[in-house]
Amino acid sequence: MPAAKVIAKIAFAAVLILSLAPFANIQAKEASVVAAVPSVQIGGDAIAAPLHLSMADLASMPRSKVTASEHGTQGTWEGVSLIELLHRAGAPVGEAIRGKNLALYVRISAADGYRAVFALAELDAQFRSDQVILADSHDGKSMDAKEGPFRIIASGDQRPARWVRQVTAIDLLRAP
Ligand SMILES: Nc1nc2c(c(=O)[nH]1)N[C@H]1C(S)=C(S)[C@@H](COP(=O)(O)O)O[C@H]1N2
Ligand SMILES: [Mo]
Repeated sequence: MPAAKVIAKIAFAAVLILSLAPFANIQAKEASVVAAVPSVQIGGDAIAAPLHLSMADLASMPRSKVTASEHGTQGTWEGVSLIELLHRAGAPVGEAIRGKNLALYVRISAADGYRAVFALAELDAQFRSDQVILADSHDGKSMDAKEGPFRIIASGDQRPARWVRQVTAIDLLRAP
């Protein structure tokens, strides 16, 4: 092959690689967008197989709606009950919340560092009639960055201090 032809081939390959480079970049960007889909982790020492749940995962589960009042403003929040989420991650529920399992508690953590706990028993319908939910919608809309995208609604609490905004993790732990 004449030298001129070899050089032409190399030049063509180089142009091809350079022209594809921006696409590789777009793919990398898309991958990071996928990784940034908001999710809540259900974990903690008393959970054998932690779950990472997205809005889409919550949408496919049994849904609960609660109407409650926060500082005098009424609202409707929708989501999945905490006990249902914990059950799916292997936590004991119902009749199994007895003996040593009464020392289990649930720690809610938020993106701003706020934390609140519930006893596992106070989330279960056999102990308490009011439901505590992990909401992903407020008055029919997804929540803004200050409130969501995930928030605990404990309508049985007289004060909304445990209605944790910006929830990132739900951990099942055992009181020592
Ligand atoms: N992540 C997070 N959630 C939170 C709080 C907080 O500081 N951080 N404050 C709590 C308190 S004390 C109340 S009264 C309600 C409502 O708070 P807001 O009026 O600031 O929305 O959210 C609760 N959830
Ligand atoms: Mo508060």
